[in-house]
Amino acid sequence: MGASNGIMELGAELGLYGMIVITDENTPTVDREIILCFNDLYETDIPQIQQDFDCFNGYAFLGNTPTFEVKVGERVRWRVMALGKDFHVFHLHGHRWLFNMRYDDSIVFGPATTITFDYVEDNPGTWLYHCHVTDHMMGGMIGYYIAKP
Ligand SMILES: [Cu+2]
Repeated sequence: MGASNGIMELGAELGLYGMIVITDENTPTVDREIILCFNDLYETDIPQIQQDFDCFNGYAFLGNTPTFEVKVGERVRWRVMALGKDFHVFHLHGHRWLFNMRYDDSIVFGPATTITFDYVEDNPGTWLYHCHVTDHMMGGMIGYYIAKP
């Protein structure tokens, strides 16, 4: 790990990050906005952990990652970003949304990129959102999304 570069990278891996969202008067409003960051914690970088973790907003594994709640009829916007070195596949069960001119339920995105999409919630239930890269999901990138009737 390099001197100043390594310190900055470790800070991001430990959760020192955020998202700046730039909007203007033409940005459609929504009822719920969900901010989700994909990040990895590597045991080679952090001596206090005994294994690698694949995290959402700094947390890993179902029940520990953020649970997002929305209501049917609400316009929901996801703002998703990736830190670290890996490509990811955002996936939400039970939903499809318009993204890049087609309806999709899984989006591939790379390091230091963001994706944003909206939909009107119309499918009540308790759903999973997760990374569709199997190693990432098994390493903790999975959470609950609850759409209340
Ligand atoms: Cu992933």
